[in-house]
Amino acid sequence: MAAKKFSELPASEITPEHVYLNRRNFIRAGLVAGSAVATGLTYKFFNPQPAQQVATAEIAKIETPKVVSTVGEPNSFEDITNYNNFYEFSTDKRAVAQKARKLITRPWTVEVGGLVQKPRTFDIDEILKFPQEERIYRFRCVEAWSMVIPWIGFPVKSLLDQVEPLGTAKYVAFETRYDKGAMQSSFSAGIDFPYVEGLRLDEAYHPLAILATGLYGKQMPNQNGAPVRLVVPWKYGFKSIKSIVKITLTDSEPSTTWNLAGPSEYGFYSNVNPQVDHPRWSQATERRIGELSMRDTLMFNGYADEVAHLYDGMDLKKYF
Ligand SMILES: Nc1nc2c(c(=O)[nH]1)N[C@H]1C(S)=C(S)[C@@H](COP(=O)(O)O)O[C@H]1N2
Ligand SMILES: [Mo]
Repeated sequence: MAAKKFSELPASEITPEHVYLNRRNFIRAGLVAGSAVATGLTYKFFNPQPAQQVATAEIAKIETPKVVSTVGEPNSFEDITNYNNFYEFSTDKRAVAQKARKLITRPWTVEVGGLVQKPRTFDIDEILKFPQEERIYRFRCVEAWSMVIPWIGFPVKSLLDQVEPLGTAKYVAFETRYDKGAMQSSFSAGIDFPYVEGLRLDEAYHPLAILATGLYGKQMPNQNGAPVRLVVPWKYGFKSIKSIVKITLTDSEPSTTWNLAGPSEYGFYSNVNPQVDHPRWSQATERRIGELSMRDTLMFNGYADEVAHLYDGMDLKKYF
């Protein structure tokens, strides 16, 4: 089940341009995700540059034009911001939006260190100055629901390049803020806080892996992981850790929250894979939020052409 290239997509599968996208600009740029031109509304939120300038600069900068977009129309802003997993606030998806209002996202810093030449603490305003792109991705939760989300963000690699990882760095560990005043206890959530996640360095360097600072042209809503969260579209949603305060380059595989909670159910890799079922349910199909019938789940969530090579020679049943 190969992911379709943008240029191969029939127009009927693409969000009508008057609704959201400007398809011609996508094609002209040779891009599939990440055309800043597509949404003028997007970039006014990311001052100082006006939209057109960001767009031009961004198109020139894309190093890997082989980026995939997503088939289908994005889920509504309503769905994306009211059906959330963010256990620090609630295990009830529909209660997160309200409770996450308590999250204070300014001032905010992200400390980047570990096996790097130039450890550095980034202020959120510096993070918002990385050239922002729009990335419309499928998003597949391990619980077998999915959405299509128009993120705003930039490649994880852009940030890592600035701290110059050492040759000994093999993994990247991420940590969410744990604010005991605003958030519930680990005990009531059933998982330990702070929430931690990790990627292999080559996964983090993949052009599809982004640090997202917004969605639908707006800065990130608290419930979706403000002010900055990871988005790794070929992996189950729990890898896409929210509200990041710390990034550490390591030489060994970092601990991850869901793997600690259920090692036989949630692996470190957690690539979307319709052939490897969760011990308690099938992963062959999924329910796209807003749809009634189930859809087939795609290998690597539809991004196989882009990412399968990262796992060459690995038994994906073992490294699940
Ligand atoms: N810190 C933190 N990050 C998290 C989670 C969480 O509970 N805490 N839930 C994960 C899970 S299971 C999913 S499906 C996605 C949900 O992201 P969304 O609410 O933006 O759709 O966030 C992931 N990142
Ligand atoms: Mo999830």
